Amino acid sequence: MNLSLEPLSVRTTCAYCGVGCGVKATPKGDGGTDIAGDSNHPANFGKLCVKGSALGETLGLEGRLLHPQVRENGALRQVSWDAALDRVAGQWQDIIAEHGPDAVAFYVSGQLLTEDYYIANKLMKGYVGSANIDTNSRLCMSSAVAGHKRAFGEDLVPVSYEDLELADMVVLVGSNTAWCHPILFQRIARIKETRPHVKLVVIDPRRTATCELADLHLSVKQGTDVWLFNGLLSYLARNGAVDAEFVARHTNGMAEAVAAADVDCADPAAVARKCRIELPVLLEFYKSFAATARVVTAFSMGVNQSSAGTDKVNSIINCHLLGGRIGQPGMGPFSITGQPNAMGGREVGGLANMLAAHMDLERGEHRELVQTFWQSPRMADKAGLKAVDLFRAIEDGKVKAVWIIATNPLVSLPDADQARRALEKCELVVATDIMQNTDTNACAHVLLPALGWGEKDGTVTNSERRISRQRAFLPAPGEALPDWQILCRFAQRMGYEGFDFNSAHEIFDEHARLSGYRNTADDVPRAFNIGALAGLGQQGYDALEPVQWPVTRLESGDLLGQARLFGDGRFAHADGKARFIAVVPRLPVNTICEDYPLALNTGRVRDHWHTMTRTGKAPKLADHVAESFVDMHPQDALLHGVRAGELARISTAWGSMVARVQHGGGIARGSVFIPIHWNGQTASDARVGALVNPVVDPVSGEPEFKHTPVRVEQFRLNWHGFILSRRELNLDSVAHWTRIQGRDFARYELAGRQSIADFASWARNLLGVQGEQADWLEYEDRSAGVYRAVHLVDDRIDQCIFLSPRQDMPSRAWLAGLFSKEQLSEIDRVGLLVGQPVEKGADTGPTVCSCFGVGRNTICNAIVQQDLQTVAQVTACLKAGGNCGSCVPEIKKLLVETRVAVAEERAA
Ligand SMILES: Nc1nc2c(c(=O)[nH]1)N[C@H]1C(S)=C(S)[C@@H](COP(=O)(O)OP(=O)(O)OC[C@H]3O[C@@H](n4cnc5c(=O)[nH]c(N)nc54)[C@H](O)[C@@H]3O)O[C@H]1N2
Ligand SMILES: Nc1nc2c(c(=O)[nH]1)N[C@H]1C(S)=C(S)[C@@H](COP(=O)(O)OP(=O)(O)OC[C@H]3O[C@@H](n4cnc5c(=O)[nH]c(N)nc54)[C@H](O)[C@@H]3O)O[C@H]1N2
Ligand code: SF4
Ligand SMILES: [Mo]
Repeated sequence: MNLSLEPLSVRTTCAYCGVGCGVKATPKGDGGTDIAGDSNHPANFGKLCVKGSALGETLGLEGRLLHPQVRENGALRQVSWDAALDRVAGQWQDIIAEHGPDAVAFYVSGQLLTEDYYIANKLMKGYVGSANIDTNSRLCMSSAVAGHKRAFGEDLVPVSYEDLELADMVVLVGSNTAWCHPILFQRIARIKETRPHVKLVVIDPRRTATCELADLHLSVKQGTDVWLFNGLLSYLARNGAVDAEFVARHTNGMAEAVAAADVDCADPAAVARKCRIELPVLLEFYKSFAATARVVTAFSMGVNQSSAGTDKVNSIINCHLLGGRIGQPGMGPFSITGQPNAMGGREVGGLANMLAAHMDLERGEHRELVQTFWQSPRMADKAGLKAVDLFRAIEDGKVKAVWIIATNPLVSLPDADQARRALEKCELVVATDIMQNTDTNACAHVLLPALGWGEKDGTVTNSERRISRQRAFLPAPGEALPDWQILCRFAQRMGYEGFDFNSAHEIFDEHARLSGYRNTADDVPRAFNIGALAGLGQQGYDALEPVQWPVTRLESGDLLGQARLFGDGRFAHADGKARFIAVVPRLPVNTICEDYPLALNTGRVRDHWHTMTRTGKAPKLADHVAESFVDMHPQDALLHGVRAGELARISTAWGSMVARVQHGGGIARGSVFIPIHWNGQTASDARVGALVNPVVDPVSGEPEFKHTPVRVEQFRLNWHGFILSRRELNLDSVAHWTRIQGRDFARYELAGRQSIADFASWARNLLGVQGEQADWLEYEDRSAGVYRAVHLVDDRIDQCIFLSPRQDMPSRAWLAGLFSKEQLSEIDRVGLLVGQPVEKGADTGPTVCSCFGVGRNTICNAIVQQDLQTVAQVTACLKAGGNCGSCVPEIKKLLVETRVAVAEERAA
């Protein structure tokens, strides 16, 4: 019993990325929750990045889906769980009876807990008897999975985070680690401080925040990684950088792989030309790699999300095998996972071509083993449809019912408008989510409410194979249920036995037992073995400390995890050897043409998570990048008639969207970058998924998210504007809008085409202000087309609107500050009328440090006025960068830029 007045903290795991940081959550009396890093967790040792730190701001119940609902005549109606699940089970039974088990499907997610995932997979593959269950991990990790299976014989990640710290060289390929895996990046950054000789190489067509710390940046042309790594393989072979004994004893296929690499890539100069980088830069990378034993090559979506993704993965692994750089401390190829439970999903066999517990769907002995263990009535015996094919089959009417869980495909799939067409034609779309309004839910016939992070209980596995507990610390809201329970209740209605679980722990126990079942060298050996975690009991499960699989139990009873694999040179292929894979480089399938002359690259920004259903709720995360953008080279912009700061229409053969042009300074000519996060709820027209071509890798089925031919052109407008409002507004009448969450208000950026005859009545109408009595300050310059108005309620600012034909609009940061004031001062009112702050320093500029809310202007002013030279000095002065550290690369950049600007000013 907790007799002290100290609030109880719960140790859990972050809801977001695959780093899998430990979190200490302490519910406060007022409904809020304090979030801190768990100093005992071996992934983060107490640190959290800005998304993790802001988890507390995403836990409110606004916008949550809290009751089962069924759509009737276009409108959603609340129903009981029984009614909702009866409806789904009845329709599934009818469809299966008439069209067979392959006419139904699940589309699930790497954000499910292992226990949820296990149930969905068991239900589909062992009971419905179809493998039509695929996951958003198809869009994410499937090329790494396929590459691992080809090289190692099983989907195995050989290294640990610790290896990044033990390495003498870290190569980051297609990974914006500073923004996407910030805590991992900080571990690398800290090591570089204590061991400055450690070399950091970044291979990315863009100059990202990750490059701020790099010793070498190879800005390769999109899609040319196989040339680069084949070139490296060939270089290593020619220069004697081969571990002949390792290769002979532990691998197959070296000669073929090197011969294949030699065809196109033996000449470094030719490779440099193909990759569009300078030859000396290429050679520096090759020489350093050859000269360094302890190299970790970590890779992410710039590698996986490609029509040559699996080959990219194997071209990297080949280089590690050649020098025996695997299985020992500080070395190895390292696929960094994206989602919190991408790895757990792989363990339970969540992909349409895998079976549970790392077994193969297409191997008879594996199928037989799993079926015996489950005692299931039927087993799927062929691979199911992969994500992109699944949505095609839905549109074609072959799949008639789809159940979508914890993913938002109408935003995240390639050719996302096709996905919408598919769902609109589908007989039965069920969606389980935590939010009421998502793009996908809008197409669902049945909506089922799930428990979210903080409410649900189970396990996740991070990038280094570490299993950690997610623990509940909040009560279940409304009628929401854990995902596993929704599925079990459904399975029972379908008449299936084997789903009478009472807790997540019971499911975990079965999963652990299956992994150990007949898992011996002389029976059916698999590297994935957590049999030692069976029989923990509820208490043992609740107390489970983070542990890396495979797990063994010592005689003392303690559990022992394993930091790295292949230390003994044994791989999972039948002969115990790893395989080199001969890969032939090829360019992205879609070639650039006259109509679509640029290459579209897509990815993430620092403070948002995917389709923003959760991070979009957090004011702390809203400002760093407030709107969708298209980053392009200034010369390309000039050529296409668009200007920085203005909106542009971006189109491909599949779809189009609108975003603001920016010159981030880090992008090569010929390509543009657009973030993935904005959706139909947060912007009128900014779903980049609708533009992405649905071409996939032939082995993994992973889409080409990083390369679509695209056109950028002017988006003609007559005026620009923005609104800050304490009330939600409907802006459908405006040509373009983006909604941004503020602390006590919503901010809307607007752009319009229609000419406005009477500003005052138009603005009042848009803002929903009624009555002549309203306290309303306004300023209008009709000839200039400039208008601003402020709606006050009891001396507090309630809403404000600013319109102008030009972009030069007042500072949003200053206005946001006014919303936190209980009463406006005279000076504030004057400022509102003249459209700019009267007080000096009131305009802090766009947020750089989200943790402490420090703006760009504040940082730049301090650098100049106090002559700050280092990030540490900026932190000492303003706190910026002192918490999660995610903004340190940007502060570094500001230090340089500001001091250059000052020097130039002095010179002039
Ligand atoms: N802030 C934030 N963090 C996240 C997420 C999030 O939504 N927001 N999502 C999580 C998830 S699920 C994932 S999968 C990870 C993704 O993490 P990352 O893979 O680091 O993120 P991306 O921005 O998708 O892409 C990484 C980089 O690949 C580069 N790239 C594009 N084409 C090529 C190419 O041909 N070759 C090479 N070498 N590079 C290329 C892009 O320019 C981009 O900078 O992030 C996880 N972490
Ligand atoms: N253009 C482009 N597209 C991409 C990518 C890219 O780089 N470029 N990256 C791809 C990658 S790597 C990924 S991982 C995907 C991610 O894409 P999605 O999976 O579509 O993105 P999320 O926004 O994370 O969707 C998760 C959904 O689950 C809901 N949810 C949250 N918690 C729970 C829960 O506990 N239970 C249930 N049932 N629901 C929950 C959320 O509200 C949300 O609707 O995007 C892919 N799409
Ligand atoms: S790095 Fe950030 S988002 Fe990823 S697990 Fe850690 S705190 Fe969460
Ligand atoms: Mo991902």
